[in-house]
Amino acid sequence: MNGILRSFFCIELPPAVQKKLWQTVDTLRLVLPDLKWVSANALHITLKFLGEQEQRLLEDLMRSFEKRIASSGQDVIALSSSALGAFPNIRTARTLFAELCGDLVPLKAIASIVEDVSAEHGIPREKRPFKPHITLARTRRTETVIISPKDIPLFSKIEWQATSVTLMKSSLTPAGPIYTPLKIWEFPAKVF
Ligand code: 2AM
Repeated sequence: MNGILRSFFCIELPPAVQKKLWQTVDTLRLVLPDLKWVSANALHITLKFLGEQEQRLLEDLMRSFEKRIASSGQDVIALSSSALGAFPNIRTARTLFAELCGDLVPLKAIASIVEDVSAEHGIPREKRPFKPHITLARTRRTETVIISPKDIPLFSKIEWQATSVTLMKSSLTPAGPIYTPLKIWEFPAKVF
């Protein structure tokens, strides 16, 4: 196995959750058509973006991660979302996201394992603290959008369980990125 792959660690979302999130922002999509909206089936929780890496390094990294996640014995994680948020803030947004609630402690623990294992394989650590979220839309380049409070959607709480962590390949195409799982580690994580 050799070559270069663009990839990221993430928690995938059940299709029903992707659909509900997508529907929650139906009206906002009409108000803000110029944003790059993440398509429903691509919505996910990013744990770490690895960028372009040698496949050989990714194979080593996957083996290291497998050992660490297995020894953590991580079980399924209860998550929910009930609000829209934005970076840097909702009034001058560059990234719109669904906020995450629920068992964020184990989610952060997994993100921390991902950071540690990635650093052990020479991938620079993320400088900002991990803020769990589901990106819904981004502005193009560095522009920001101002969101009027009247356009912020009413969110009915969405609840689900995270049942796995995924190393996802991202292939860039003119129509947007295509995501393909390279490896999925199911919870409860076990030592085989
Ligand atoms: P985000 O959802 O928190 O914005 C796949 O591209 C994922 O990797 C994105 O959803 C994005 O997380 C994250 N990511 C972080 N840095 C990135 C970059 N420089 N280019 C593309 N994606 C990046």
